[in-house]
Amino acid sequence: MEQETSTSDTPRPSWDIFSAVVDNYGDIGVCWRLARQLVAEHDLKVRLWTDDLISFQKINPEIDSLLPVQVSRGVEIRQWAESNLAVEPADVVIEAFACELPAAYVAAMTKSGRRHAWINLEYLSAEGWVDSHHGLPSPHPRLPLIKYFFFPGFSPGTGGVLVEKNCLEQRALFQADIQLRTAFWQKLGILAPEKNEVRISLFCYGNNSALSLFSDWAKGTTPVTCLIPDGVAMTQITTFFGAPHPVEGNLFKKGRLMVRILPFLEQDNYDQLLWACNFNFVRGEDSFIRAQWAARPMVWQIYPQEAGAHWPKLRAFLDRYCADLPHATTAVLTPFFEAWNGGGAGAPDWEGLWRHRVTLEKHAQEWANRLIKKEDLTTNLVNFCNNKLK
Ligand code: TRH
Repeated sequence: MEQETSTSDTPRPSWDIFSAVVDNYGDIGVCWRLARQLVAEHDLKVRLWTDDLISFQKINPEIDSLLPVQVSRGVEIRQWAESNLAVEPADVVIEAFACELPAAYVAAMTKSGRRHAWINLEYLSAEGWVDSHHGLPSPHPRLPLIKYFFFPGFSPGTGGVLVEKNCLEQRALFQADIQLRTAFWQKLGILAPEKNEVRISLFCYGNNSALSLFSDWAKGTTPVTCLIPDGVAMTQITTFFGAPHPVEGNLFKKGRLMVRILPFLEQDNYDQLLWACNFNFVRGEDSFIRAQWAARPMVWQIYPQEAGAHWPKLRAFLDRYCADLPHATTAVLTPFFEAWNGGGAGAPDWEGLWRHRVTLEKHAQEWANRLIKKEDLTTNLVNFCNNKLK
């Protein structure tokens, strides 16, 4: 592990994080989490550049989508616009998810006469090849600059995953304290769960398997409350409940199932939703990781890629996640993940899966406790960049 070398006398390096929203919320979600942590835990000066303040506002309501420059949680947020770019480049420059820096900014890095740590922060993958690619240099073809690949991942040879210092502690406090949980549900305008109720959060891409889950839950013997963010699974809600235009705040009931459409929550409140539910359906990258820190059973819908490029990534994660599970549990969890991702032969078998509830709950705790033992992504990134700046 590379060691951090700055002391209180050496000026702390400045950071620029560039984030382009491809679609959805994961790109800005990851960058916002990283930026906040750099400020809160590493006391660094951070500018976060985004080309989509409207998406950003959905996960951080403090954002004013019309302001080209603003500060939130100690991070300077800048609209990624030509008119805003005439700045001195920072010491550390993060190009998130290969978003490609503005040419003028790269030219300014060359002219600055200072050393820069230029990082391409990649998408998370559980695949084995990530270990050998993490940290590799990519010299610029014309300019005297080197960009480094920084790969998040699950094994010690990678950059790790994002997690705040006190995340597990806060989650444990929340999960142990009925008053905190009741206050959380009240804030959302929802009653605390009844005895025996199973509370589920569901965040997915367009996914027709949701219909078979709704049907299983409606016919089941246990009351299920399913909380769905506004804009997610709307077609399936319309089809199943015959509701033409579901909107935030709506409540639908059939049999033992109640579906409630939630507003999009501020990122920390979404974490609490994951902590408070018995089971979480998550997607993409950031909610997927947060569900692991929630230490509750979860199922992941991976971001679908062309020609099925996402399948090896999904299987690589399952290999790691299921390594310590009893064979019988793996034998139901794996086909459930596959069916939920549109790959299995049949529909996801909720009843079969939920019979393993106790094992899945214990495993989710153990998985989070093991994962936290590795150094967190932000600390790894700070150390890596400090070394490149030497
Ligand atoms: O929105 P996503 O589908 O993002 C995806 C993935 O990152 C994917 O890898 C990438 O290629 C694609 O974007 C472009 O799912 P993800 O990653 O879970 O991001 C959602 C973010 O939104 C996450 O930071 C959590 C946050 N969120 C809230 O803050 N409040 C909410 O109510 C919800 C549902 C999510």
